[in-house]
Amino acid sequence: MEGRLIVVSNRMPLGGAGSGGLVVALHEALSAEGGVWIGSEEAEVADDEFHRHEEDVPYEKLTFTLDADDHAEYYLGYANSVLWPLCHRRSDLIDYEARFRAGYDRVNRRLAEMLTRILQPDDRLWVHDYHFFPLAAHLRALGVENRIGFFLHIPFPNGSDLLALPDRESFPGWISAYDVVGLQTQRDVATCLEMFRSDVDAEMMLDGAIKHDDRLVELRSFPIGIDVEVMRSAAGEGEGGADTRLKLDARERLLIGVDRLDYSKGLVKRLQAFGVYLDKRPPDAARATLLQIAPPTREDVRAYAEIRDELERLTGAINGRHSEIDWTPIRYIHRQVPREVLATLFRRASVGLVTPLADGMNLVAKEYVASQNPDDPGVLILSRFAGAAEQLDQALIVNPYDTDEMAQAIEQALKMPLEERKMRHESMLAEIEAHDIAWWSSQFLRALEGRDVRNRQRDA
Ligand code: ADQ
Repeated sequence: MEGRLIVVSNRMPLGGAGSGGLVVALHEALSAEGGVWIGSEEAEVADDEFHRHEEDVPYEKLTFTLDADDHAEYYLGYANSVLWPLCHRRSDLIDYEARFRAGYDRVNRRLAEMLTRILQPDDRLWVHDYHFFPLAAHLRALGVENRIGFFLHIPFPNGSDLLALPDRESFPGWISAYDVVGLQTQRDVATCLEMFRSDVDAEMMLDGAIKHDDRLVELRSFPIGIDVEVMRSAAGEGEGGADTRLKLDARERLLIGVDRLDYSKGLVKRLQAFGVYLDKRPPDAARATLLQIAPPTREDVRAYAEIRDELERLTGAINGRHSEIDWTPIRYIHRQVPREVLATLFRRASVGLVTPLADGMNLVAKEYVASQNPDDPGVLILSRFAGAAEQLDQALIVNPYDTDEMAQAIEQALKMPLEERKMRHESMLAEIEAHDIAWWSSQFLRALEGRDVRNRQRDA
């Protein structure tokens, strides 16, 4: 019989099925296949036992514990102060301490040892994201032969940035310890291939796989999607949507940005571009109001506190320059917003601004498209550095470093005729419907299956 599916992700929803596209997709895959979901949990004292959470779901939920040192070193330290900036092309923001590396190694090693105690021969492991790059390498060292897949949600690091990684020599071996490595885009696959091409220990196989350290690893892009129907109904299709409390006067047009408050999301350049647009705006143009929703994350990491200060200063400066007694051009909200409210706001916004400087995919771009009224859709302005730009080529694609170009795109979006808006929206919606979140998880699991078949053929 087919073994269990075991999913490992740093974060796992506790207390129910959870919400949000990724969480729901993993919940569905696990419900269909039967299996185990493993995630972290903070504890006063970390131990090396899995803790079972009894919940009404058709699979097991297990946690491994992180103590305060683990949290500071593995999570805030190596994962979010070294790997996150490195993968987002901001090596200048790397904040490295030797104890971070030790903590990352300690947590991954401990988790690998714990996994060996529960793994059965036919189980398949699906590991998520940069918190666990070396997990498979530790498992292989412990003799684990199970199929192990990895999906990286953020960009694959450039070769030149990898030079800044304390573990740069081990890194290719971390990757090749997996059977299938899923990346968001073709560009990420090309970047990863480039790393192996310049590695004397790697060999390109005829079927596209990489042979490294005597292992075969398959690299493929699996662009993550969303649950289109959930977003569409949350936007209140035909029913007016949730009560957002947002009042716009007849002369106002809404632009929306929704991002975790992160330096990779390009918020400073976005606000500056909006300022440039306001500076050049003809006097008779509609009032363009930017609603920027940016809940803080990882506030214990220094770079995050800095970006928060900068955005507050910039918002104040732009509003000071352009506000009128009855109008404030930037509304800046600093907290989580319920999904139905978010979807309804997306639907009301004439323009969705998604302008990261680097982003694995960016689900907000897809959520904005899914929430639109097809008969009167808004326009998506999308950075060419978002993974989503590979699929959503009917957005207005911009360079997020070029504030003039973004200001022009805002003007173009606000003036775009209905027919053109409909044509662009229809094409983008078809793309995100064809490659939704269910497609993503089923494609990944099929690839993991296929790799196994090929590995067995090779061994035979
Ligand atoms: P993130 O960097 O978190 O994800 P993104 O893909 O945009 O970025 O996902 C954010 C999610 O949080 C979206 O579903 C959005 O609606 C929600 N969200 C953001 N602000 C919110 C708010 N104020 N209130 C409520 N919800 C809010 C990482 C990678 C991405 C990749 C995803 C999935 O960085 O590139 O697309 O994983 O693989």
